[in-house]
Amino acid sequence: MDAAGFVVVANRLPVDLVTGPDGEQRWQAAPGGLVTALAPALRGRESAAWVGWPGVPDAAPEPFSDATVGEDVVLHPVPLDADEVAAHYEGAANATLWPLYHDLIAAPVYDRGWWEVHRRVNERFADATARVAAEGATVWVQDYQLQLVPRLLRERRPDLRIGFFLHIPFPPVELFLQLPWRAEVVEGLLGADLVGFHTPGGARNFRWLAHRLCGADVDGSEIGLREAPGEIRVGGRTTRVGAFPISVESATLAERGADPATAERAAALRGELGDPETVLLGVDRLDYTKGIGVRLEAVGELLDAGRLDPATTVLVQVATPSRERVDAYRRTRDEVERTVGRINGDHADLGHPVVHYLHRSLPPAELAPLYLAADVMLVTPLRDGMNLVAKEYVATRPDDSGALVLSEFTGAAEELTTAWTINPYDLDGVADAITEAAAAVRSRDEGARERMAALRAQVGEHDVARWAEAFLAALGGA
Ligand code: GDG
Repeated sequence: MDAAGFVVVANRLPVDLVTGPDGEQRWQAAPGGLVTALAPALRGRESAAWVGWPGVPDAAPEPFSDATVGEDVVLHPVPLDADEVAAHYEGAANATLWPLYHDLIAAPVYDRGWWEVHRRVNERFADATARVAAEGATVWVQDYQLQLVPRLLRERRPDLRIGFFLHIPFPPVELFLQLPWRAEVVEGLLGADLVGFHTPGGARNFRWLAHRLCGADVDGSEIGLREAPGEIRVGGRTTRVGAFPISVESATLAERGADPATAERAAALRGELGDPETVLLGVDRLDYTKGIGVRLEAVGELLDAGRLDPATTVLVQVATPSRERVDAYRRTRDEVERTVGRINGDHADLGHPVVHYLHRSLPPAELAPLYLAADVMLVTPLRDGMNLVAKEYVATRPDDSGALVLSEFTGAAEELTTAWTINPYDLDGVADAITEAAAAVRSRDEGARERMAALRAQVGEHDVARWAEAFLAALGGA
């Protein structure tokens, strides 16, 4: 097999190994937006590879290819055994780093045993990448599970051009400093030629920490959205740091939204919901960071106070199952489901729930009609790196109707400035925004249409292909 000139390294492969009801194993497109985000960057490459875990313990298949990202891309599975999945993935990644990087919404667990395994798994990823990358290749490492890889890879292969992108927020320095392995993480990232974050704030936090923990020389200039990256110099090397806000496939989503079949399905959905005057919608992985409880509480209070009419309003909440073996996720699910039950118990009529709650992953084709059917999209995370759902809603809408209620603690809020911005910790503010947005959509308010038009223009112009291009152009110039 030829060595690859361009290598993506991610926790997961673009396809997961799944076992069907007949016991047969097959590859199935992995959930999440990473494939969509990286597919344009992989397309048309002469030799490309993707290094990642196949999503189940103990699977160690030979390199292969799959139509999901194109048959030309060689997929290299990195095996993890069940203990490694528990310690590295469920432990260090999802019970230590994830909550630490999301403002301690859940308490991070600092477990030395987990971290040792985490380090070993990062080394395995670096070894696998070092084997498949051609001389002078460009390597793009993704996300918080693999922050140690850039340095480990540089030690093995100093000839490579290494980029790293963090898909989740990079935390405020005061919080990051809790991490017992803080210097190791910063040094790990500094192994890259370019480190990208969603927002300038993340880039700033990282530069400060590089100075404080590694004695790096950092230039003083501020980093703005999509401005040229700033520089960090340490140990005779330079790492560039910048903000690269990720986005969605805007044109494809707009096409889907403009398809008459989508509109027909959206109308049918509204019919199935009982033709309410107002449809509120939430679509999230069931994660404590997403603020599902916040919007449920706000809607519940509005119904209690008679400010929303249960006869004419419904809330559809899609909550995709996620990380169900991690304790905090089980608790979040219980809380969400208790609140849904309470609201429906208090306000539903027989055959007419107020909250339609789906704890499952919908097929991609079902999302566009839902976005069209929704008058008000509720995106209320307590903290979120970007939030693609907000951008998908905006990109899919075929006209300037509809409204987006958006938490200011998402990366998306920095660009989607004409949304109904809320502080998710301020329940009154959330409730007010929901009622105002719903009323504005109902009355076809001109100001609301202008706000949606501005959002659509923003997302239309800055799509995900541009995000990947901008990152790779900056990496190429590094
Ligand atoms: C991380 C960061 C950052 C959701 N439910 C269904 C479904 N989805 C799709 C959405 C969207 C994706 O999953 C979720 O993306 P988000 O950005 O909202 O959130 P995370 O999964 O937390 O992603 C985040 C992102 O990385 C990219 O950098 O924006 O901040 O946390 O595309 O549409 N898709 C289908 N059925 C569902 O039921 N098919």
